[in-house]
Amino acid sequence: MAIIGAGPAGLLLGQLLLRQGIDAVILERHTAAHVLGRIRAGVLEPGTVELITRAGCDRRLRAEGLLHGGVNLCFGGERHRIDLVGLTGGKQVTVYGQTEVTRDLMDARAAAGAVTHYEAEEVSLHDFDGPRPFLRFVRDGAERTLHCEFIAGCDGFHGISRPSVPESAMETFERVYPFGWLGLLADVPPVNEELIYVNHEDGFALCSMRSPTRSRYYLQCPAEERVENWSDERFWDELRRRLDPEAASRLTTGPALEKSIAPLRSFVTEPLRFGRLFLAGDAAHIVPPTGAKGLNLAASDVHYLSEALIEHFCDGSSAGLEAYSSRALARIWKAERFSWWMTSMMHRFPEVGRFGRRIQRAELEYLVSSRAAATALAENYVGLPY
Ligand code: RFL
Ligand code: PHB
Repeated sequence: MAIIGAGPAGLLLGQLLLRQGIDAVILERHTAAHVLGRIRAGVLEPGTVELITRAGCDRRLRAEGLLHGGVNLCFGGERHRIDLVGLTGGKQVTVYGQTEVTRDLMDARAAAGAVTHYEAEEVSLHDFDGPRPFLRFVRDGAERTLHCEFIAGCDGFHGISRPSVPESAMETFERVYPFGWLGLLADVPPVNEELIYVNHEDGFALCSMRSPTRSRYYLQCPAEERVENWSDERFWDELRRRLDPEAASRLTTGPALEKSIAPLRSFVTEPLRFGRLFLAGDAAHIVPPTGAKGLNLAASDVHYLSEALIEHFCDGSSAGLEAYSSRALARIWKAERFSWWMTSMMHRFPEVGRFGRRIQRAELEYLVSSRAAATALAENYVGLPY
């Protein structure tokens, strides 16, 4: 098996296969340090935790991950709690950074002696429509070839796998939002023990965390905004303004460890299989981060793909491989819908006007007053079943 990309999708797939004795080589464009330096997701569904457990990489996650039984929605200056546990029959999400998930998977891979070629340049995919696919890449200035049975394209939205497929063989669906998220990481205690998603007149805000001493905050900003325009002080002032008064009074500020802007996009490619090439994770789809679904979707793709490959290599059945694309896409579209809906409900959209704002407000009020509506949010937030 050849896997392109050492993000969470590629590493998790590699580890699940390795546990079944299936050899998988990973090619990664960047260094391990670069991959670990990207501050991204923070919320894991129970299904993702279960998968990491099956990969044998859950020790630190169990010890250090924070279990959250609720999330909070703030609008009109008031905070409302959605009781995830009570509405889903006991399910919780785990707050544990993507960088930590990645580190644990990398460590397990190194301990098992599995091969990862970091700084693999000019990776190209060949003959995946036939029985003997192979990859070419350059490492340490030398061109190399990797022959394999299958290729897993786990190389993210800007990877090479998806563009290697003829455009006529795929259909894509996309929505680009007219704003981004400005994120700040700081070693200060979180303002609240659970996450707060804020709908404010001047834009969305999110209070998240990585540990009891490290906070992650986000502010909606214009798509073309530049991070240089945001001093730490400006960020903290704006965040405080968007919070409810009680949370604002408790906000602890400090110097930023990291600050960056992420654009918001919804995107899906269909299908996910092209002969002996399979796409998984951000290589195949993007969700806006409002539903905390990106990493979790990468994990569910890997669940379906690893099961299918194990069935192929261990039982000689190709049924799972045939079904991979439709199985994964059924779940992907539901997460796309949820992420689009959360984004639509929580952000300030310049074009919707005063009517649109009242509709948003009505939707939020319905959500926090109807058990049925809150249940729909809760069951999607903790993750739909695989
Ligand atoms: P990744 O993590 O992008 O990894 C792809 C890897 O492939 C490598 N690569 C190549 N390697 C070789 N040759 C090439 N030509 C290559 N091109 C690329 C890259 O260097 C990289 O190492 O994709 P993967 O594994 O599919 O994982 C997806 C997740 O990273 C992503 O969906 C999440 O981070 C999204 N996301 C969130 N997801 C959640 O589930 N919960 C969250 O709370 C959450 N918060 C977020 C997020 C994403 C964010 N940003 C920055 C987009 C918050 C933010 C701000
Ligand atoms: C994060 O902690 O980075 C995070 C949490 C929840 C989201 C998005 C990002 O919806």
